[in-house]
Amino acid sequence: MNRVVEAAGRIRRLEVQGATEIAFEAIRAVVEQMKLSEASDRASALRELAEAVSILSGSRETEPCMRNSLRFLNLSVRSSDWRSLGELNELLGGTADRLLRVFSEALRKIGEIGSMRLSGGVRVLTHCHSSAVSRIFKESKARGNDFEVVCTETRPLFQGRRTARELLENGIKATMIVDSAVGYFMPDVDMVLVGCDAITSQGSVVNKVGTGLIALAARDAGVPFHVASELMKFDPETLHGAAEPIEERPSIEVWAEGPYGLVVRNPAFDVTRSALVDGLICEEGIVSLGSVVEAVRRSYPWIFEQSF
Ligand code: RUB
Repeated sequence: MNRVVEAAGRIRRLEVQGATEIAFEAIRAVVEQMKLSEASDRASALRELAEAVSILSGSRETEPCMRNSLRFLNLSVRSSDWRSLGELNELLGGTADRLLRVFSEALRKIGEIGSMRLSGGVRVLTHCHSSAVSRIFKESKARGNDFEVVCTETRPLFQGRRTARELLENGIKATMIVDSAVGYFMPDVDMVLVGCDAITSQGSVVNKVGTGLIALAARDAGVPFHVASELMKFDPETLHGAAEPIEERPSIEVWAEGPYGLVVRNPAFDVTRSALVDGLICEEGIVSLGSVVEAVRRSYPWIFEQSF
């Protein structure tokens, strides 16, 4: 399981960051791992696949996009009549390509739809680094829209710096603020746009810690709050009663040499209630989080199939 263990390590250490990129890494790892398989029959190949899926799924807790992608690969392998490792690998490779095309088409649409909202000199506040949000910024720039971005640092790991660099590289005006300055700047921005890691059956979104407070500040200042995300971030487990797990990361990320005895907590994500979100910019258009379950059912009905 070398290839998969290596990928899971990269995901855990945040060398691969953001829900979409994490899903891509996991998909590629499964395909490459199974190419190395020496399984002698169907049952042992399926066992290897299940082990790969389980190692990757455990690498970060709050990542339904990765889990859905792995489930799609697994469902397709289990429901097909492949007869040799060669056929299995052909099937896996084809399924992975199909999945990556689905993501790429979803991101293209998100960029196109979201860019319609970014024009006329708007100032947008964003948090963390999201490939969906970044796609909207790049598409808006390509269309010649006039807008600027305020980005938070995103403590403790400063993913906002990646966003800021990317914006400058693309010739987009960017301002960096510390996370706690969000309330101070909120009255000066026209909209908030963030990505997300998980969408629950109740329409809440889970994103980088701090997002929930930003949504409250936006509501207080009357600033629209939008989330950009592929519908593949929907977590079907939440329909069956599970709460979206929130990953808690090592305290060392917050204070590496803090005083002995100090308790440091470091949740990576938090929950924003659907009532605070004005719209979800997804591959189906801009939809309300209240109707997200139907939107997912239309686009990806297999997500609702029982777990393997
Ligand atoms: C990243 C984060 C991003 C979402 C969406 O957290 O919270 O906003 O994952 O990103 P981390 P994308 O840095 O801990 O992975 O739109 O790329 O899926």
